[in-house]
Amino acid sequence: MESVRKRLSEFSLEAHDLYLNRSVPYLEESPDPLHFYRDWIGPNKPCIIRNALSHWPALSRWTPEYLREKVGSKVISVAVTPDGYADAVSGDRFVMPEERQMSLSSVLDIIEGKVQRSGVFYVQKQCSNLLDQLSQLSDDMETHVSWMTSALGKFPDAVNFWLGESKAVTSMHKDHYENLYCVISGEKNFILLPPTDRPFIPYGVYQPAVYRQRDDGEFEVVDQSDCEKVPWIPLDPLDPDLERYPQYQRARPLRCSVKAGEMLYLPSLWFHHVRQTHGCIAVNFWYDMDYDIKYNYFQLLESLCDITA
Ligand SMILES: O=C(O)CCC(=O)C(=O)O
Repeated sequence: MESVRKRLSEFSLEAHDLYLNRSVPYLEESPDPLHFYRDWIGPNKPCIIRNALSHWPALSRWTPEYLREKVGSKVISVAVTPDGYADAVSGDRFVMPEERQMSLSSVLDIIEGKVQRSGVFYVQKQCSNLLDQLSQLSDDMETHVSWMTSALGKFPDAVNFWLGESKAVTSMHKDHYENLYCVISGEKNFILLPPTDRPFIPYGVYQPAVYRQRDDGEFEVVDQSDCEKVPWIPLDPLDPDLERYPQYQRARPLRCSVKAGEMLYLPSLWFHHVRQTHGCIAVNFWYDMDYDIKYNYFQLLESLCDITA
């Protein structure tokens, strides 16, 4: 077992030396589908694409005033937490946000400071909320990215709308989707780790719980006793506890900021931690490729890491 563990760590370092970039490269225009598949999707490497959204009216239109007028009355699901950490480890629990149904106008009132509420609010529901709940906004953008759709041979499985406060943080995790993450206004800050860094990333298994705001405004944590325990990453890459997780010293995170008008290609199974400027608006496209050979290869790597952990 020890020799497998050692080989997995060496493999991770070799991946950095042999093919991964030390920073996230930029493409200056929308790529050709075949080239994008060959250079980025196949090798599973992130990049930031500029000038791919320039033709979207959303870039100039999506001000709070416009959103209020166009979709202000639409009721959407909002994640509310005391500290901005939704879906994150807190003590010995994996704590999920309170999911509140609110009109988009009332979320904007809070984000703009017109109304004071305790807690941190984040529109972050990844259920294709843009197409399902805010469909009028699709007039201002494209509902898929044509070169990605051609490259993968399928339409996106979800198109999500994100709007949040600067305190809202997405804790480190990975998804099995090919992700095109488009920033419409503001800026998102990503910390990225390749799937090959898995041997250096700690996992624990936690009792799931949800936040609930009481009438006095305080939040309590309510156990979801009937739910199975959840494997999650307890480490905060902004302030890693290296005494507890010394192996993380060997990980090589990439940091990048994605600005308005830019699109991050976040390959499947890359670990990511995300922060944002206040009121940042983003749209992302998820393409589920879990039947793909690349996906299965990284899943196998992950299983080996789990077995040897
Ligand atoms: O923008 C965020 O806060 C998180 C984005 C994310 O986790 C994703 O697109 O998979």
